[in-house]
Amino acid sequence: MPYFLGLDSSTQSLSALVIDTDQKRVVLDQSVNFGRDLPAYGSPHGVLPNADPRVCHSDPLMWVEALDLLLSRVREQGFDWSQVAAISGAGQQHGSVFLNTPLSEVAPWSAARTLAAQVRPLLALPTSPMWMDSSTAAECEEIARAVGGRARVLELTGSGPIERFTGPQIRKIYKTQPDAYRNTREIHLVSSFMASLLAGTSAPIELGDGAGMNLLELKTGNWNQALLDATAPGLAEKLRTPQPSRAQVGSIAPYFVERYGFRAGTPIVAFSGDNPSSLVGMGAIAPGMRLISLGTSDTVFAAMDGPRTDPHGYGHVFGNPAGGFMSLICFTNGSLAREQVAQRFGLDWTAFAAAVAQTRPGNQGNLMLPFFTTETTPRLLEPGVELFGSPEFVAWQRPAEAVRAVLEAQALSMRRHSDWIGHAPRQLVLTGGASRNAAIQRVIADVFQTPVRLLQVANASALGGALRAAEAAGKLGWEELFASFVALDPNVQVEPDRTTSATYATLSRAFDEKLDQRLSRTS
Ligand code: ADP
Ligand code: XUL
Repeated sequence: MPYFLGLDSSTQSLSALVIDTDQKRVVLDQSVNFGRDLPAYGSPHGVLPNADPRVCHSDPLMWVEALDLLLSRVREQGFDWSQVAAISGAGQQHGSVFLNTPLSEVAPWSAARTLAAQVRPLLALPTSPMWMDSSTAAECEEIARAVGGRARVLELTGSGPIERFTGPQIRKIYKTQPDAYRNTREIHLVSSFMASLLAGTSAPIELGDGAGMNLLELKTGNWNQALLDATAPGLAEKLRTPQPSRAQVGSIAPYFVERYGFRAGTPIVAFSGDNPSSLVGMGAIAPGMRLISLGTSDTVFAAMDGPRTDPHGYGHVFGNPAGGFMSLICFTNGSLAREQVAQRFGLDWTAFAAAVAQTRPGNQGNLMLPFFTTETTPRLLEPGVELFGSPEFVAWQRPAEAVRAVLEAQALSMRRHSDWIGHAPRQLVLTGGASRNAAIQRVIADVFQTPVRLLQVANASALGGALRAAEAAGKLGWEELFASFVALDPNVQVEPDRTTSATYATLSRAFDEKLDQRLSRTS
């Protein structure tokens, strides 16, 4: 059987992508959008509203219901799930699900009831802290203090103590909802939760995604006892031993065989984080390629030959699902910030791109610090947008200049904060919802003075899941899989405009100065 399924449970949607390794083509690429398709969860962008902007949780039942909805929709369209030979996938990183019963101890899912109805009574906590949450500064400090400082956490785990990471989030639940923590017997990442649902048993956390918890020791690939102790009591028993990416974590639960027609015994390969999975989906498992994902957040990432860490302490080291490590730098104000500017002036994406064309590189010195929400890179726990330049621009009366300013600031920040990865990139490969926007491609190419390319398949994370399933099943090696499924889009080859180099060098200095002033005010 030549079909392999990759699932991606991301911030705003759940996607399914199926590859046919004989015909070398993608035969299915479909999504359920949480806001549009599951409005009852009151999460238009996949996140529950909260009076405190630093608190971001999601309803895990929304992810569960999305799985039923997506599988049934695709089946109703006539797709035969029994052709799928193996399944893997990915989840948004860092988010956690707290269960009062290990899934290995629950009765098999009943095909007579929905999955959400069966998972609801298992939740020790009704909501899941997710990656946009930045409310755990105190917990980060406490963990750092307990193990010997922020630098020690960075050295052990590849990341400093980070608010959105799972360890500090678990500590906050332990402190603020002690009963819920006490009732918790199993904690999952979104990735291991989705794999567990499919397998109908407890799937372990995978090493690539596990590195985003501030709990996993990179050197040993296992939980670090000092960090476990610093986070919450009895935590080791609530986490299973992390497993390598190629591990088969179970086979499909009878529920999915009966309801959707999957083949009994279909193997489930460990799910990873969406970023490690995208590394695979972009064919970038070896060092040398620099990737930029423009999703809800923006991320810059690359495979690494060793676990080098960010001297600024903003970036992260995760596991590379194909072996070794990857770097990742997350910019929370990605599409979030672009959308804010577009909405302010009532622009759709076409008008947004046209606005950039009405202005010149360097924006005549007009500059923005685009922190519409709290930021990960650089670490800013208070949001705040600042404008510098002409009085009209500063008064938000120049839509076109505001649009250019947000894009230039984002690209300048990415450049400044990704230097430490090393390997000066020969080209930048973009993915994610905003990557098709020609104005964004142009600004990135010019600010980095590096050619920009796009992949043909937009959903790199789900594709990465399908490729990982095929590789783990021993069907084909990475080289053959990449040759068949990972092609650069021949229609998008954006060469940098060399005449803008000096302009951006000047703007970059101005940006650094304003940003440094801001950082010194807040630190
Ligand atoms: P995620 O995987 O984080 O859910 P996606 O990669 O699907 O996110 O990207 C979704 C985002 O892409 C939307 O929030 C939207 O702001 C942005 N987007 C979609 N189309 C465009 C476009 N043409 N130009 C700029 N941004 C876009
Ligand atoms: C990475 C991060 C986000 C999420 C959501 O550290 O927080 O990229 O994985 O996509």
